Amino acid sequence: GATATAVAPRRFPVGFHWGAASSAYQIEGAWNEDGRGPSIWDTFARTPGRVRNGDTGDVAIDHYHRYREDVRIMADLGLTAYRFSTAWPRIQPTGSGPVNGAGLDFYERLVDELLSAGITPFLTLYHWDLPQALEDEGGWTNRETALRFGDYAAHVARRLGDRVEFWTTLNEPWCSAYLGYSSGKHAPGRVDQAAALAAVHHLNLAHGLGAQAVRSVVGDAAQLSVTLNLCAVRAASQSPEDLDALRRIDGVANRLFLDPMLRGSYPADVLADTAHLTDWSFIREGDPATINARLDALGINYYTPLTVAAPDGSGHVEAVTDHPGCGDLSFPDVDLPRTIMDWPIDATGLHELLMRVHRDYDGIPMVITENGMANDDYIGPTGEVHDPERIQYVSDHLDAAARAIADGVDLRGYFQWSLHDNFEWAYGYGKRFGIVYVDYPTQKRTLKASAHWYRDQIAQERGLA
Ligand code: GBH
Repeated sequence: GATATAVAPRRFPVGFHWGAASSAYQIEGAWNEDGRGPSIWDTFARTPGRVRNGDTGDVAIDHYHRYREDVRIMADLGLTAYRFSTAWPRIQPTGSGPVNGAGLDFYERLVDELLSAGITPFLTLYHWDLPQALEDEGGWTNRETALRFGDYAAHVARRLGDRVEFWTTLNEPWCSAYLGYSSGKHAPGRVDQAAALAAVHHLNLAHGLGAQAVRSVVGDAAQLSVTLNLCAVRAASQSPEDLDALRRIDGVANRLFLDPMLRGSYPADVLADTAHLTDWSFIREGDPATINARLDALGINYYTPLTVAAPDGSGHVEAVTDHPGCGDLSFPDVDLPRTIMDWPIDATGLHELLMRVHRDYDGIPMVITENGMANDDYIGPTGEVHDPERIQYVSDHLDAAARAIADGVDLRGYFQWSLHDNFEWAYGYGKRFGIVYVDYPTQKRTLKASAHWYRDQIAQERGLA
């Protein structure tokens, strides 16, 4: 009989999506081609001191010109799905007004290339590259930006709705609002907690309007979602003070997005916690219902857990903080290995997060739309890239995902972040997240060991090996 099998094999449902993810500004380059307008990331990257080494996405990995080769790589790996974003400023150079047909042509070519390779496109409408002209009018602090996003979504849906089934409105509105407007680490680089909370609401509203637009153009054939980087937050202890710190971070990081999107209401405790920053009067009657658009799945990006504790006196209420109203909280160091991003590694956080969302939000179907790690990768003397740390990381997180499925979570897919090394935002090209190595001077692509491993995993899971 079977005895002492070390680990139960991972099990994923039939039809599970095996993918990799990217985003427009991080890979495309071609910053001034075919009528593309400037985005807040062009402006930010050109501002001295904002991005390490002065790196920009001007060329990136030149995917705009090399997308055919890149789709071939995906097909070689046996990916069944590919997650990418459309660049709003390619499609509407100033964020409103007539469509730039050449911009949409590129995504049509990409989608057709994917479909003919048998790869399912997962299209994200917004991965942080806001048209600069909209930022000049206040960006996400301005309600008008949400309305413009609804129009933009309709344009993309009209062109691609006959061949794209999986639609995601926003990628990580947490980052857009908090890194963009509270701590200023990302474009547009503003440091204003009240502005960040207004941005949260207008991003939520944009999500609702975008979802509505796609639904009305594509109909029930559209599978609609939003991708959130939910915070797998833990309290440093079970003391009432630490548990209250947990409640506050969870509120600002998670429930401020999840509750209006999935329940149609804002969490009262968070509105009260942040009343000293804003009166929330920008929430108009009917907005929560708009935000609560019917979704088919929730996208989750997971990298690392976060441990929080009560204020220890070292923080200040007014401190520059990612999480508005939370500058006084403390984040004790935890005894976990870390990636070169300095992010603690702990796959159990993924299992906790999936279980929590499943429990609190009615068993909503989920997709892991990003997971992966940065590593100090280099090409060895024999032309190979050894990244055993990444293989371990992905394997552990797939185990955690499989455990969540066994525990009842309706998980539909897993996307590696990222397919290629690319422009890692404020870190520039210094941090490599890809399973495919990119030699930037030559743009040569080389599969890392993790890419070979991922190909084998997918084949095995799909019963092809
Ligand atoms: C994603 O953002 C983005 O969608 C993607 O474009 C990006 O390239 C990728 O991840 C890698 O960064 O300091 O320990 O508290 C992820 C952004 C990462 C923000 C984790 C919050 C908390 C780390 N999040 N981070 S910690």
